[in-house]
Amino acid sequence: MDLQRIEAKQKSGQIGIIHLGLGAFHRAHQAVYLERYRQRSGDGEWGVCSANLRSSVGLVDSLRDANYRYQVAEYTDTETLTLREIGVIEETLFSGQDSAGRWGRDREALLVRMTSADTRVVSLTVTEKGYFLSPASGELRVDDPMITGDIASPQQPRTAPGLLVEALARRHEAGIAPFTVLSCDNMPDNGKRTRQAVVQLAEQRDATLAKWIADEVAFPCSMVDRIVPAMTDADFERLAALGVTDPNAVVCETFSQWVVEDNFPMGRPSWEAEGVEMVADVAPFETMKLRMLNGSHSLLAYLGALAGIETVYDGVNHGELRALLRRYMLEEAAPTLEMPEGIDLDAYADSLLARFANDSLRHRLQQIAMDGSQKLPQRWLTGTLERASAGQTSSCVALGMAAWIRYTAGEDLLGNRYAVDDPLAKRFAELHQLHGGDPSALVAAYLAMDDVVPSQLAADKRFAQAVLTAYLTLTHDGLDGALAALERN
Ligand code: NAI
Ligand code: CS2
Repeated sequence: MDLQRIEAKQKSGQIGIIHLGLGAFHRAHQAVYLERYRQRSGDGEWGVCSANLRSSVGLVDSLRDANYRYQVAEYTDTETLTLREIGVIEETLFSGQDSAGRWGRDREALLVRMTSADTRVVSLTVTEKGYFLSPASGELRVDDPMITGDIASPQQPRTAPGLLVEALARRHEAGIAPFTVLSCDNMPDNGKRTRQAVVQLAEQRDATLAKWIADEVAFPCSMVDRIVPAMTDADFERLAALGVTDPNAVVCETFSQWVVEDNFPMGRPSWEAEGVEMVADVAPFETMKLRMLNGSHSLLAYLGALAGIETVYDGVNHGELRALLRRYMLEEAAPTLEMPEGIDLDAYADSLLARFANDSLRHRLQQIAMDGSQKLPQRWLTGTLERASAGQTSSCVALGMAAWIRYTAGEDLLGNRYAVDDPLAKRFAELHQLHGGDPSALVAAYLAMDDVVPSQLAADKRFAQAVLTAYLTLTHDGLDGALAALERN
């Protein structure tokens, strides 16, 4: 085992960044860039206060108990590992609902931090659903109970947009310049969409505040990329065998990329020195990654999960599935991209397949399959609509949609049941209950969900027919039958 250990730099204390969404990705991506920056520069102004608004208080408290230090295990392969200790997190807070049903244990402390003039950036990894936007339209879902709750009680916000609006309101009131809001979630135009959510929520409260936010607050976009699977018992056991017994550790690949729109009026760390690409326009990079990497991930997730395949590694080693991913990337995703000179999409596709084949990551397909209603518009559907508008069919995506529809029944093709983790899971269960015996009606009902599927695409008869045909083949002939049928057309 080629093992390199990197210690954290001494803590410095000043918090300049608040992060909402203390998840695995934040700890393995943004925090690693900041730790490397601190190691190199000695600059102590960019310590992080990380908060959880949902999920458990466990990680928040266990990181505090570990003096906010944890290990990132960066695997090149099963034999090559860098163990990097991270110390840039200076504080963790919990603003979610605890096991007794109480909300916002540390909400006020978090808002005080967000209002402090020392705080110059607020970043987020709250998952695509954490913005409460309609996946298809990007509009704030003002009918969502969490949002209606924040509208009714704006000073006790429970959502990420609600916290941002309340903190900005306090800064506006106190004459403190706003922080920059940096989304690090897998959403198209993630900065613009975050701005949409925040301004639309502020409009429900105070038009003057909403205008101030719209005019004065920077919401740069960013493309983020590092495969960081949720930790499994096997991951903790592997680390323990190396003498690392850290309950807050994360495991990830060596690859990491961050492309950020350079729009930080209040200043930012000099991330460039750590390889972060500061650009004027993130969109081409974001679309490339969302459609080629994430679109392939979702294809693999639904087709693989239905066939009882457990991880990305297992899936990409299924010959026909691998061929399908490459075909999707090069024939259906790449042609929709407008890339700067010099980007070789064939090479990018091969690099993605190599990353997926990393045998040291146990990236579960069920994790990728979650929240499909929030992911598929940007991963498959927007590009497929562009192709349909140009008269082109998208057989791989049609098969993917068929697989997703079947997946949301909560039972794979082998009869194994599982929980469908999606904000629309209840709706899916109702549709399968209503139309389960009538594939044509079921597919039509899914395509008619205009908060997920662009209505223009749903109206495309060739696409609708392709999804139905794929659904029938998949459910009658299984994965291999569906892949063989795709091969023939
Ligand atoms: P995770 O499950 O470890 O963390 C999810 C975080 O989102 C938790 O802090 C949770 O409290 C928060 N959250 C969930 N629903 C929320 C809601 N409705 N409101 C507020 N907070 C909410 O997942 P992980 O791996 O950290 O991924 C988080 C996001 O990071 C992804 O959804 C994606 O957008 C982005 N990302 C993840 C990558 C990965 O490989 N894990 C890579 C690239 C981007
Ligand atoms: C994955 C992403 O869970 C998922 O939906 O497709 O988290 C993926 O691992 C990252 O975007 C890779 O950068």
